[in-house]
Amino acid sequence: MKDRIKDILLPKCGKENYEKLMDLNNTKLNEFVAKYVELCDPASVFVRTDSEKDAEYIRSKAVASGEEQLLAINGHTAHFDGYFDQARDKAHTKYLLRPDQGLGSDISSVDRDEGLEEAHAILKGIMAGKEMYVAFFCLGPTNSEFSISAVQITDSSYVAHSEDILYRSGYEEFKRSGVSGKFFRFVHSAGVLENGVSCNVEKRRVYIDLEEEIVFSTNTQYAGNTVGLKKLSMRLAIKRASEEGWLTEHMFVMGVHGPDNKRLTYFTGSFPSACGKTATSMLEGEKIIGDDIAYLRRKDGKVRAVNVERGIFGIIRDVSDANDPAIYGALTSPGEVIFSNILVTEDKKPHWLGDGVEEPTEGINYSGKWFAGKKDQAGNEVLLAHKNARYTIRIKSLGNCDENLDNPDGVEVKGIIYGGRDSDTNVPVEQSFDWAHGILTQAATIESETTAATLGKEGVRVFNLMANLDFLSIPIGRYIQNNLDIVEGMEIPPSIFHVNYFLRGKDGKYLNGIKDKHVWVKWMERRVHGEVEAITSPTGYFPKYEDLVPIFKEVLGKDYARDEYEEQFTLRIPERIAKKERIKEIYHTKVFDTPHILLKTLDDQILRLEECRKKYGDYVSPFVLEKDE
Ligand code: SPV
Ligand code: MN
Repeated sequence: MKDRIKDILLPKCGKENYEKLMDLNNTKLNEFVAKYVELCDPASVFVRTDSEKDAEYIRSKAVASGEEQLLAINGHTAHFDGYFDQARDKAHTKYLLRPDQGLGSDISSVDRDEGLEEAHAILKGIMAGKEMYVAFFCLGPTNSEFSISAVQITDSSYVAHSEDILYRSGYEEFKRSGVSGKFFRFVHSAGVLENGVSCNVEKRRVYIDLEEEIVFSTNTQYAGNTVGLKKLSMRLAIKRASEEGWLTEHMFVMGVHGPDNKRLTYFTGSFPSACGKTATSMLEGEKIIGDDIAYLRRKDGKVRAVNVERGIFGIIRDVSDANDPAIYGALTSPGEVIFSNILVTEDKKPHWLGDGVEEPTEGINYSGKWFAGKKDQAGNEVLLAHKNARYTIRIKSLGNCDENLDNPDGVEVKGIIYGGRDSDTNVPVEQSFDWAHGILTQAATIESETTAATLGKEGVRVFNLMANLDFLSIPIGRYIQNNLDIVEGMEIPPSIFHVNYFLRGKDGKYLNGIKDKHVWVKWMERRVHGEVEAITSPTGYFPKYEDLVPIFKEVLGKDYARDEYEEQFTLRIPERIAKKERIKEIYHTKVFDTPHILLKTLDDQILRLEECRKKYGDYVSPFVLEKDE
């Protein structure tokens, strides 16, 4: 066996790369790499250690291969995904399951044997003439009990480069964890490239093998489908967490300063794509640890969290100097940034929708040569950049990176924020009565209007519990139960909040400014420390007007009017009840293992809402609720 592995690997790797692999002394790893070298048949194999030299090699290959192009500012590059490869492909992302395994109707799967055969058939010879990269990463801080080692095989230098920005290097970690360490494995091929982009879209697949902890991804470049460590690893980690008693969540991790900047309180937050999650995590003046994926563990009676990543793959649309100075500054300064699916003008500058500068009339974008008014084959206007265009950057490049980013013990979570995109139902911010109430009535009922971050129609309201439905690899009911259990017996569990940045008034206009989210997190920070009181509504605790006024003044320099508050925080009973009924229907009909307590808690909440409606009508002012207490 050993000789056979050597015979396969040595000619493709060459001596130096072969030795890098052998130094890890890990048979399971070597067999895995050899299997896919033999199947994918690359021209050569590059093995990436944690050295700067290896990182630089991949950066230079990304440009030489045409997957990235240099931009005017030093360290900046642009990458384009194919015209039909601009978001996560939910339809072709499936779990490989045996006939007796079932995750429920909302989680797609394919027969394991058939799926493996299909993936392997697609991968056969797919890397002919290309270089294969074998790279090692650590999900979470190195040397930490939170963390998981992973190896990525890819033929895309863009994917390997993105991973270098987004994840902590893990070659030494592999050595440290030794041969017995369990690790995630990812096999990706962008397939045949035309003008630097994957062209066999019809053979795009993302297949997840939970048993072996391997994910296959083919004929796609979009990072959400390809960067194994991101959403692909999340699916494996949710399963592993469930077996080991911790949580993998679609959450940012941030520190919020208390009054006079005297303390820093950590929050995590889970929102579906394009609902303001990244923007919240990097609010100016606060501290960011991560914007997308967190591992949470119970330690010494506290919930602690780490960021799985060390970089951000953020939506660039509407990032402007005025609205997001922290990230805008980093995106316009020298340093390593990959811009994807933006517009590149002749002077090699990136442009995106809502960047706050004058719009160019021509350039190159994901549709090729672009000019204002361009239409695609279906007759739809091609905007100057894709709505899901992104930037990839290290968190350390941000001025407000928190010092605990790489703390192996993580940070203590005092509050958890859930959000969604809804125009007519939830108030801008409220706090749940307790942990179970928050998990069951808020986290487990998140809905969001669809956006450009996944393929398909935009603007449809979809159920997305904990903003994690797309990534669940265990039955929904079990996942909810895991969330309930993590704080069992804990004296003071984290507080749970819900936000809605997208509420509209009768005239259809947004009721809040884009920066109001900063006020809400400051209010939460005070609530966690018991410094402000709240109004008890049938659905949770609402902020008091007099507590928000000074925060609006201090944070935004704004005089917050009484009638603005009243409109924003009016309890909309018909919409609230309708939402709960919609969600109950889902749990009744689609989820086979709904915890009983979920339906009971929703029913109790509906009863409270109905009683309130009998007293005060359909729409109840927060001032009326306050007097009622
Ligand atoms: C999201 O859509 O939630 C993202 C980007 O964070 S993706 O990598 O596409 O998942
Ligand atoms: Mn995400």
